[in-house]
Amino acid sequence: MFSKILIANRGEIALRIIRACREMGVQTAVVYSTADKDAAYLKLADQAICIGDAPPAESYLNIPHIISAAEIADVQAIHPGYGFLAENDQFAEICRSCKIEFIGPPVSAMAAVGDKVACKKLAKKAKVPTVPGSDGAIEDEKTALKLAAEIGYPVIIKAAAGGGGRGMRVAHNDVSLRAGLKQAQAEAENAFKDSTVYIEKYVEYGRHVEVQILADNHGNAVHLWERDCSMQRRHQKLVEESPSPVLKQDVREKLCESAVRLVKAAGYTNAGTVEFLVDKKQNFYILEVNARIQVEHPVTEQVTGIDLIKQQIRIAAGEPLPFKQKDIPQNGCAIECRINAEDPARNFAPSPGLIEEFRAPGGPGVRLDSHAYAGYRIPPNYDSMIGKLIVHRPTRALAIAAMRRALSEFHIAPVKTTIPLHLQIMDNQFFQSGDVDTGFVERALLGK
Ligand code: MV4
Repeated sequence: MFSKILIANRGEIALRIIRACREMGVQTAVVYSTADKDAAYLKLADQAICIGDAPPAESYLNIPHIISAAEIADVQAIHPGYGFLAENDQFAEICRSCKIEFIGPPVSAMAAVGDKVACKKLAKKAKVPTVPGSDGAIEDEKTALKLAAEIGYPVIIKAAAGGGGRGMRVAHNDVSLRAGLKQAQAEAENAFKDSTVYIEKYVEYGRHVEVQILADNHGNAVHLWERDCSMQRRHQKLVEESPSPVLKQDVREKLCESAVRLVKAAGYTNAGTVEFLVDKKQNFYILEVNARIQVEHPVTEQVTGIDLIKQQIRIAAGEPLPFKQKDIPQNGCAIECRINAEDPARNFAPSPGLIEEFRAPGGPGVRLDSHAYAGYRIPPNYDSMIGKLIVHRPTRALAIAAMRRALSEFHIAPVKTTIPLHLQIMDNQFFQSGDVDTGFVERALLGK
């Protein structure tokens, strides 16, 4: 096992990784920008190293600064958390060429799943269902129009280098397809320096269901069941839960097994997530693979009893998975609400600044993953998520009741948060019955 690792991230996920390391007897060095210099979690690490100014490009995205910090701290491995450099295969390659283990998948697997066209090809080979569409990149208008005529409108244009909803366009007819193709290609070139796009049938009223996987360097790969993340706004997830409230058990098993087939085919190891779209008839189609630990990993930890961060570190250190597929339960129901410092009344404008009052919820079945506290100043430079409230109860109805109770205990002032929106979601009859899709929040709750 490693004796010391570097955490190349900030906020709640840096704190979460420190906690796992403490329990494992692994020392930690954490990096921070000048904007984070007073954050209390820095004191929980064995060492904290300033790597630059507030803009991410000068600190959390600055590879030379991070590698220098790793050399100074004399660590054997780097945990990238999520966001920032977590899915940057060049960064993973640089770490390893510096003889520092990158706690994540092999570079080849990151590259294979990072290119959505390559990933879809791999999925087909592994007999994982894909949405009907172009088998590869779409170069010209003529091919696009011919394909749309075959599969029928609506269609969706996606960037091969995209992901998480960036660079997508829906087209309902030839006119909007012509315009959308040009826009999507220009946007992709601009955002990713790669104008490659592909086209799929647009699946309406889909749910977002994703499968957590773990794979070691000894040929073992398992799934840890699914998370349902259909409650989201503008591709930002608001609520995640496990199990999915709607999946039939036979569909659940097929979906989870197909995720394992894909990661095996990709030679993928460590932790990852395979995202699926599930339609009204419970047909499922792979969307993409997220080659990192995700924000919503705690709901999986609660239902399986498995610490995903510890498993990531063990796998990176070369240890085999300590359990088999049949030993991984999906117990009860876990729900997570992302608490953002945003003002729902002002179109979710960020609400940074000093937290003067902070009363955290607690009690049976409640977990709070947060680096915030009374006296913490939220910097304006980063993501507005200040914590995640997670409940775990024997049934979904009990979990919703516990979440409602915990949210009503949670008091943060004077910064505005998404807590009132979450209370509204917990009270919503469609959420309660599980009858939602990825468009629900904007359509039914925010009246868009
Ligand atoms: C789709 C789709 C409908 N049909 N693909 C959005 C994020 C990216 N992972 C892919 N996404 C979608 N792909 C087809 N063929 C609808 C979405 C989508 C979506 C997916 C998951 C979660 C939220 C979403 C919100 C809008 C659209």
